[in-house]
Amino acid sequence: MTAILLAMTGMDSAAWAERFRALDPTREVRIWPDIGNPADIAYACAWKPKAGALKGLDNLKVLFSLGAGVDALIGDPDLPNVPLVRIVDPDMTARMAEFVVLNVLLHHRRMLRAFADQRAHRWLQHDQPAASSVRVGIMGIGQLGQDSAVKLRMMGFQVAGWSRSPRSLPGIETFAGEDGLAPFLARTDILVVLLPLTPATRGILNRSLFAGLAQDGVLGGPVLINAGRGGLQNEADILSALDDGTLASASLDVFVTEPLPQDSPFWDHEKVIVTSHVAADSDPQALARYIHEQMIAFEAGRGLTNVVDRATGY
Ligand code: NDP
Ligand code: OXD
Repeated sequence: MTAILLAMTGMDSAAWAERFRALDPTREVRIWPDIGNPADIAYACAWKPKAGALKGLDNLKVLFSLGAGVDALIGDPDLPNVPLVRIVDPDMTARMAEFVVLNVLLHHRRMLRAFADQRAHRWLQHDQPAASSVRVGIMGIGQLGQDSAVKLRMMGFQVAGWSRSPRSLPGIETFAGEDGLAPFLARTDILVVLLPLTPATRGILNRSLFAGLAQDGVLGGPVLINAGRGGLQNEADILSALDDGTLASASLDVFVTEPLPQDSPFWDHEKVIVTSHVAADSDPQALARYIHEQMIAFEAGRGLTNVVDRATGY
């Protein structure tokens, strides 16, 4: 018996079970907490599982994250000591690039001002700088960041990326590690954040980082776009940086507390675009197929791909 356990919150477990059953009707799918005999569970698929849901699975072979980010799983004290595989999927990558390009363009083309003007019936023509005069910097040039970088470059922006280890990408200026951070920020007008949340990146988006962004850009002040994780950002620092002009505007898809509390000042902030952690909302069918194919490859001895490095946390 090689049953699959689904342990998720905030997602429709029954729909996920149907997807896996359709892909392989011979494999039993169980939904936590109805796990039956734990010894049957060979695979678990998890997204923000309830505390203890992954405990006591003595025959577990592989744990699949139902998202690209694994911070919620890595932080689980009961995380089983088996390979942890994360989602890497072309559909997800393309959707994230859409979100990034959309939001870079919204700020670049001054659409927050245009929306406010429309509501106030004001016919104003704000300065529209060329894309080639705007410097976009992407923190995190992995699966998602690289695709977004290439697409922004195609639109004419000056694009740079920052990563932990040195990377080389045609047409993209690259910076790495602590030493590379200051020069990367100093040439950045629009900061796009696609970092994983790890001990090294928690709280990295703070006042001192914002103060290092270019203040001489054609947009009149730096812009922050965070589609990585809420835990990367100090939200009080974002608000004060928006108030005193250290940041001109922001797009936030992720927050320290999700759903964003009703009384959060971000909801009504005139310089902020809020979205509900949907930047790369992907086709669940494609993600189920990806996990199913990984199981087949694993059982055929071909190994797993996109296994998380427990030491770095991503
Ligand atoms: P990858 O692991 O492919 O890329 C991560 C990038 O971040 C790499 O370039 C890596 O550097 C860099 N990085 C990691 N730690 C550091 C550090 N300490 N200093 C500098 N750079 C660092 O991840 P993905 O691109 O697939 O996903 C990125 C994140 O996006 C996910 O972890 C998740 O949190 C978020 N996400 C958000 C979604 C949403 O809907 N809002 C949807 C999907 C993902 P290096 O290249 O050297 O390894
Ligand atoms: C995520 C995802 O990691 O949606 O946020 O995959």
